[in-house]
Amino acid sequence: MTMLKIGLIGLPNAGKSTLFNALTGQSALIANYPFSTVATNKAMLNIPDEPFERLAKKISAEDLKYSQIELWDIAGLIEGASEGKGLGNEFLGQIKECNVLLQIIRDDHDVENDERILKQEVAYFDHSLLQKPFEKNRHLSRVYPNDKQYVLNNKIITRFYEETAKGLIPDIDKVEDNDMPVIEEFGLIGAKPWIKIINVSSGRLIETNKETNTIHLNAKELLELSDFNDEELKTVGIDSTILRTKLTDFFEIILNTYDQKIFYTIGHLGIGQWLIHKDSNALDCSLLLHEELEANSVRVASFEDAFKYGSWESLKKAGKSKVYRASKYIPKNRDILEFIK
Ligand SMILES: Nc1nc2c(ncn2[C@@H]2O[C@H](COP(=O)(O)OP(=O)(O)OP(=O)(O)O)[C@@H](O)[C@H]2O)c(=O)[nH]1
Ligand SMILES: [Mg+2]
Repeated sequence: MTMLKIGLIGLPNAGKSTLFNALTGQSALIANYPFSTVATNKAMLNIPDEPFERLAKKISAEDLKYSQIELWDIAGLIEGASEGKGLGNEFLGQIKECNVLLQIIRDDHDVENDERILKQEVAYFDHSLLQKPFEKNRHLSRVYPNDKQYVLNNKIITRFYEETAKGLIPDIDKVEDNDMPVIEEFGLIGAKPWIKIINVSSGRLIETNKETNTIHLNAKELLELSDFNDEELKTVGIDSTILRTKLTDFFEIILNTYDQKIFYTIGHLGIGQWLIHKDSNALDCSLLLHEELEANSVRVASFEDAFKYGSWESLKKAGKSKVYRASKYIPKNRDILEFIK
């Protein structure tokens, strides 16, 4: 499986590098002048997962094997970036490679204007990506006016082409499922899962709204606290478990928008956290552990029961685990799985 890539995007000075450092423990350059980031910073990161850590403690697992994702801190965009202004176009190309975008906006900046500029530049960039497909499909639909597929493709591509020309991002939710493959083919930035982060100057450290896919956080403060241990956090009035839970909620939103789920395995050596597409069955899950595993069946326990009973033996005794045919069972988020060959 290829690694999930998450891109931090926003205008200069939005706090992208600050948040990047806070989440990854790296030391990318942070500066109060625009374009302090000139080349994309990339780092791998364990997926924050408070329940995973709680379960590990409960069963005294010493070795926690996390799944990792990649975080990209991309240079700031300004008005005209799509025409190459600032550090523009090259970085729009980097954004194109990401699977999920985290848009950062400072609450003490002009939020509406910042958002307008960002969306407009993304739209213009997408417009340039659509140029060739638009011309090709227009040509084909004229040469073969009776070919339904060409005519249909031309219709949808034309709509996207015209809207992006105006600096607007077409609403992807309004695209019919049948038409999605046509659009997905071009890797448009505006069609990527997109999560809004408001970087606040004071107040809440981190708060997640699952309904609106919006996160409020204080990047500067998160960075200051990022190398505090649990005891040190306590002295400044922060409960480390609550903080970990909030970070978990934050990443849960990211994983959800990209249709991912987590499952856990418990082995002799420790416990594992795995990331997979939400529709995957337990057979697919087993292949993630090892491509030769190809489980026949799977033993399943819910997170709550695993946490309560602590081991497969106790779960079995209490009748709290069930065996399914691996190819027929679609694991739920945070299920504990034991594969049987
Ligand atoms: N007042 C205030 N300053 C912040 C906040 N977040 C970051 N900063 C400061 O803003 C400046 C820019 O932060 P960076 O993280 O370098 O911003 P960036 O988005 O990476 O900027 P570019 O790389 O230039 O695009 C630094 O001086 C930060 O300390 C915030 O929420 N409030
Ligand atoms: Mg930066």
